[in-house]
Amino acid sequence: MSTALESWVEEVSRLTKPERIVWCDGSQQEYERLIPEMLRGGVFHGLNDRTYPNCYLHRSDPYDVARTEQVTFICTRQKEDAGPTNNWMAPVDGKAKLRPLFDSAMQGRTMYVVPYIMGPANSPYSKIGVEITDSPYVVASMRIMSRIGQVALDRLGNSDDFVPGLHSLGDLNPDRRFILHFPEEKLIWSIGSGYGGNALLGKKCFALRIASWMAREQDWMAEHMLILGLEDPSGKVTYMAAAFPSACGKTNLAMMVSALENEGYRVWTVGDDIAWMVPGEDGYLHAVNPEAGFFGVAPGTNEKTNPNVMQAIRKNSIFTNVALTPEREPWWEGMTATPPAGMIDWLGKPWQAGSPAAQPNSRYTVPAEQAPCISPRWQDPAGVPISAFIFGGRRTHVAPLVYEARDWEHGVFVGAAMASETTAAATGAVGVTRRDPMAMLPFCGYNMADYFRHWIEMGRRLKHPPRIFHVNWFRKGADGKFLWPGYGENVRVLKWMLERIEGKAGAVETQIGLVPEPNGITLDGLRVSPDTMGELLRVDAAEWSAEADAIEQFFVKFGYRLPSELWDQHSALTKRLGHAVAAPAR
Ligand code: OXD
Ligand code: MN
Repeated sequence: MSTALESWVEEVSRLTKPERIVWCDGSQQEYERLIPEMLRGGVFHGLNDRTYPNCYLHRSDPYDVARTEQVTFICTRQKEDAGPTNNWMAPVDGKAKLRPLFDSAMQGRTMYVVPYIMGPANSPYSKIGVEITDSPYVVASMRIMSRIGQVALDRLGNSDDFVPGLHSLGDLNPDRRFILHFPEEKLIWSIGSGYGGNALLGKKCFALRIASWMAREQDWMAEHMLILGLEDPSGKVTYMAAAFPSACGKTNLAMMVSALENEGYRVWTVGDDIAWMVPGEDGYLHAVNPEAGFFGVAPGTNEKTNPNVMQAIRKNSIFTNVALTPEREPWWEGMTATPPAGMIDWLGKPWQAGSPAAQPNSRYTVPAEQAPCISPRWQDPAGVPISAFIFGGRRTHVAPLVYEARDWEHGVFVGAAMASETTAAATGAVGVTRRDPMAMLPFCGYNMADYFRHWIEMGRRLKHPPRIFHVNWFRKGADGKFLWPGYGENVRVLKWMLERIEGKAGAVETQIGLVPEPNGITLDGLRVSPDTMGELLRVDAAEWSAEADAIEQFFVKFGYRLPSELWDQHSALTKRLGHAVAAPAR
């Protein structure tokens, strides 16, 4: 009798007709076979093995460089279950559309079967996926980003409790690219892209879109959040999880070298992108990082912005779409002040000054355990207890450096109303303000109105729900310059949050929530004037009135399904801002 996994692999091979099938066991021998094959096939290019041992460069197809949200679909039987923020196809239509594209797609190629665990191997919160792919680059990346091979098969046994994900590069034509999710069946089909979240199916497809659906069914949370531990001078570590949209600094915050290290404040990394959180018996939410590596945006990363990751990526790492120096080292914009001469750009051509050397969404893929700042508890099977949620985005104006929600429901409103300027992490215009609730707009596997309801309910179930904050490191002054230095200095804001959690810091009521008192944020050693601090924390009623209107326009899209609690919060905000409150459409 064959297992569900074996039957599925057989079914897929009948459809895709690969030349051969390789079951990945995750062993070193397997890896040592794969790498030379990839070097011979031009999938990988070797880097300087003295300064970057066991590191490789991969160049993707130039038209396949970021997540493609416009061809990402949630395929639920009822359109309303996908909601107004997701692209939708009926499951039967999705399969009818993609089956011909998968038909014979792996002819002449190797089909890799990659069993993997999302989450620590021995955690009750972890889950199993199996990705079938014809991309060896995906296999090598999954090896870093999750726990692959025998360890997953051992945990699975004969069970059918795994999320199948079928992936093929297809012909890489963007017109024949589709990323389909069938949450009712817990199934993923992806074709036509070999890049990041489109192709490493454990990440966005499983750990966020499918897992968010599972989490609602099973009373837990799957969120687009980093997890960090803030150690105080007594050695106590308080864990916080932060949701920022893609390429807004989650990795840098999670791996920060604290500017207050001399005073005993230190940051430990548990995760940089995704948090799975389950209510614990102690009344706290407990978070595990389902991933085992970091798939971080390279441009802008340097010794100042993220020294920890700069150290981590010096071995066993994959670089995608970065430039190559004559010493065969990776380079990207912002890595050093001056670009080295004689580089090869991300397209493999001699670099011309004035054109991009690295692609703006170029990435490093590095094992998490290599980070000097990795938390001793990053693989704790019981997870870490979360004391704060931090929402944030990239806002040139409007949002202050930090504010705290008055209570859980207000915090859910703050998250639901989040907005950010778009980045190169997804294809499309960059710098356009869009609403991105809880940074989950591209990643929520169901109707976001139901997702907000789930959030409200989760808070009610927790004896110690996390305190909720909102931050904006990106506010600019009249001169167009950033007002806040960011990076390691952000620990000053985390310290204020810690003091709020511990009841040690005061706050000032504003129309939008609680901001620090004057001198509430420790500034010693930092040259930020009181005027600048005032500007950073200013709540401008006119700007916020326009914001409240934009939030209303967004909320209206959800119709009757939007929880009334969020409309109540919206009305309260408009009242505080001194608006006449129009009755919202329900
Ligand atoms: C990511 C993203 O790669 O959010 O993490 O795009
Ligand atoms: Mn992300």
